[in-house]
Amino acid sequence: MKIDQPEIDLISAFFPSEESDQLMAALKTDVEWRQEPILIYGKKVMQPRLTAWYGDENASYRYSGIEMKPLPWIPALTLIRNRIQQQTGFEFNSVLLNQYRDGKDSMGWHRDNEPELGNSPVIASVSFGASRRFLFRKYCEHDQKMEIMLGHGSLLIMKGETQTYWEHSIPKMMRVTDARINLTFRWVRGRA
Ligand SMILES: O=C(O)CCC(=O)C(=O)O
Repeated sequence: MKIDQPEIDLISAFFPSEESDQLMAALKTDVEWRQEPILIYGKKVMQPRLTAWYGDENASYRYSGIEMKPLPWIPALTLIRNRIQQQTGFEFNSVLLNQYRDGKDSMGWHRDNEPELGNSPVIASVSFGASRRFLFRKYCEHDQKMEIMLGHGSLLIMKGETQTYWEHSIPKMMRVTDARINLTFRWVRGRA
């Protein structure tokens, strides 16, 4: 069955503002940020953002041609994961972090549909820092679009068939000068 809306829940102030400031500062300094190369039409280019992958030891993940080996959990990530798990009832064994240094950094259209995520994955996306536009478009009908803003301390849950029928992206926003950190918590299972 096809759906006409992505299945999402958005809680704009999941983390209070002051706690969000502290978590943003801790993540900026404590996370091992890297700028990774990515393959686009067979060509290696640097990703327009910084990334990191944390999780349980067995939660390895292939992302856009890159094998991501998780780093062990650090206190700020454990705190955020526990809070989301307690409040939503969903469980997560890993998290992909993206740091957009300013509005020139971005993420292109994609679905989070890697085999390790299984069918109908639940993805919990937490954002800190600059508010950025988050776009959805239908995979098979690109003119069907939807847009939300993801602000400081927000939690977006994507579930159901969202990753089957919808792509998402973070477009550039040239007027944004501040950094934004996004965390997508996932449940990754080993490949057969
Ligand atoms: O930064 C965001 O909100 C999007 C991150 C994203 O699309 C992903 O991790 O797959």
